[in-house]
Amino acid sequence: MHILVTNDDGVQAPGLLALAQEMRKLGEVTIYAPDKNWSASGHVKTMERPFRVRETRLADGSTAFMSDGAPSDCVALALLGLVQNVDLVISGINPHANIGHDVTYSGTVTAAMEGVIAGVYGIAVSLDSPDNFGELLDYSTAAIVGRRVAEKVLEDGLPKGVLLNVNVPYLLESELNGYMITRQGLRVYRDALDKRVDPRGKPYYWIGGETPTGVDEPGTDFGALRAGHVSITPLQLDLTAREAMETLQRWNWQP
Ligand SMILES: [Mn+2]
Repeated sequence: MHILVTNDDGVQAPGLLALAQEMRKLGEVTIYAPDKNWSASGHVKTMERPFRVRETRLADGSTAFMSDGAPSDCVALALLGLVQNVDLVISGINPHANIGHDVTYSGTVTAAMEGVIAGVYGIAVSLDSPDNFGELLDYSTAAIVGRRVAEKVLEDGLPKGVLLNVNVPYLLESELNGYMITRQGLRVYRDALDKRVDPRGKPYYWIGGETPTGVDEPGTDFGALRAGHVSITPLQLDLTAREAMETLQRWNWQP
């Protein structure tokens, strides 16, 4: 098996190394990720400029490739032929959960989406870590979970067009409450406009505010994490609101 490991935090992020090391137990691994942090960059296709691809070395001495594109650009380039015979794209480990509406912002998730667009299995792995842990985060449980999920996907396959969004509670592996198949829950964003003034008296703006929370509903990604479960949400790129179609069809569309 040939596994492409990527992320949205930049190739040198510790979560990527932890994931790559576990993936090597399943097969050949190629690491190709952005050269900087693209968190919350969404699903990107860069059309206005070319990319350079450079080789780098990770903390364990292994070789990795990086370029100045978004996570989804890296996956696209890889699957267009830069990397041969990829079976699975796995993205992460992101240091924060990607649940609810996060999936459309997430570079971690959209990298896995790009795999699905190219007809390759896609998995995104994120860790629901406490705030302000920074470089001290322990990725070992999430890396083992990532390997377990990848193993299952490579064995059993995934339905066409489906990727897996995996979120792991910040617990020891022995403390996990098992794996739960979930649906997307509801994030509660607490963003606030933060207006400041530059040294020349001109205003500038941050999207500031508090860390988002979520609605703790059973069966959802957020609910599963709260209960100590690994959350596995199957996602698809078809965002059609099917119930709304019927409502809209009942409107009078005559001019
Ligand atoms: Mn990130």
